[in-house]
Amino acid sequence: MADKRTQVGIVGAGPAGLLLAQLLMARGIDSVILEQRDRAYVEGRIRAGVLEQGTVGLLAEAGVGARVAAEGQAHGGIEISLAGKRTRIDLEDLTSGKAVTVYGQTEVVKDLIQARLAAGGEIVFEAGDVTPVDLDTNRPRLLYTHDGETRELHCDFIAGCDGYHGVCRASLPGSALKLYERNYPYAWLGILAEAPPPSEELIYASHPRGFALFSMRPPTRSRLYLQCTPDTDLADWPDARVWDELRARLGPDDADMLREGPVLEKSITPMRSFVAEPLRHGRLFLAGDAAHIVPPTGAKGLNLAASDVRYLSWALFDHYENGDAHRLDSYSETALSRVWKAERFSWWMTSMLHKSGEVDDFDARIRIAELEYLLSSRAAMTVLAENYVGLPF
Ligand code: RFL
Ligand code: PHB
Repeated sequence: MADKRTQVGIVGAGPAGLLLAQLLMARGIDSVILEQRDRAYVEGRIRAGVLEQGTVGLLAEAGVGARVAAEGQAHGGIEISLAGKRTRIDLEDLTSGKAVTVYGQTEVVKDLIQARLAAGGEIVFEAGDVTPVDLDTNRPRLLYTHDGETRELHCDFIAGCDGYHGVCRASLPGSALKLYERNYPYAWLGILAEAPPPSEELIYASHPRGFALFSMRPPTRSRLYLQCTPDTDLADWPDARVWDELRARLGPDDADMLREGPVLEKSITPMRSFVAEPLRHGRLFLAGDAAHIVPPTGAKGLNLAASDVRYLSWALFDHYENGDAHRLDSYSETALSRVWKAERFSWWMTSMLHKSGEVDDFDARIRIAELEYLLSSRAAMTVLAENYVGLPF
């Protein structure tokens, strides 16, 4: 059996694991990442597109800020379309100059992998059967297989950055965690298309036919989503039907803004809110989707993974540089305080913008009243803007 030793064993080469590894490396802390998939798969997974300013700052701190600064698109506003009528929410004006950056998660992941490998950091792709053990001791280990061999990674700490379906949270005893969950009665059908987006800014559209989102992957692509039922079969949605439905949900005044192009990818995303508490068990720390999920409406998932990792890296710096365990001990509480605020925002945006969450007609009217109020009140828009650009770390 080939044994190895590192300070922080990281499970998962998604944004959380890769960013943690870079932040640690910048301060001389050694880590090894174990990732079950291969590099091409990890780099090709199309997901988030909107980065908070704090996330962009953290990428720069981790030494991977150059490309997002050059190629990311700063957005100082978003639009909300209610039954075909658009209203702009001026994020910059309402938050004293803050903005978000549109830059695909695929690009964030590529930048992080490239930087890590260039600096001689280790990522074990295609690591099989990863199993965290001895979490209650000072010498936790990660058992795994690679190239047909069983291996062992000895660590001071383990960071569970292995996403919602990962092994780290699942390996904890049921009694160690309290789970909070909400499943929504709808999903998103998403397409990536080789076509310019309908507008320079994102459009969140609430329409009697259902929600739609018009986003982009600069410089040339559209990323578009339609509310659908969770059991939707993609075979029932040929491209022409997707385009027609997108146009219908933009409404007659704006339908012409939609430009069609070849569809490069089509997928269904379920909508779920989920939190597992606490984020620590012995020497295992959970971060990102491994610990919590938000529905994508608020664009918070990747940003929360980044803020968890920021808190965890600070805690590990204190431990290794000053022998101070306070921030390791308070990591769960500190990170969860921010997580729950993003959970609330994502739940609110989702419930307000989607059709069919309503129990009865009264709920349906209340939902529309809430949207109309939002779009007519600077105070209400400020609440949205402050959360959308990202609460402070
Ligand atoms: P990830 O990205 O899921 O990475 C986890 C990694 O762990 C690996 N893994 C394992 N490795 C070893 N052994 C095992 N047993 C393992 N099990 C899993 C996986 O292969 C993977 O490489 O989690 P991480 O790093 O916490 O990052 C979270 C984000 O990916 C996620 O929150 C966002 O994509 C959510 N999200 C959005 N977030 C935003 O901030 N802004 C957005 O605009 C946004 N839009 C979205 C989204 C997610 C979407 N989908 C598909 C869920 C839009 C969509 C459609
Ligand atoms: C995306 O571009 O994929 C995207 C943008 C905003 C969201 C969710 C997804 O709220």
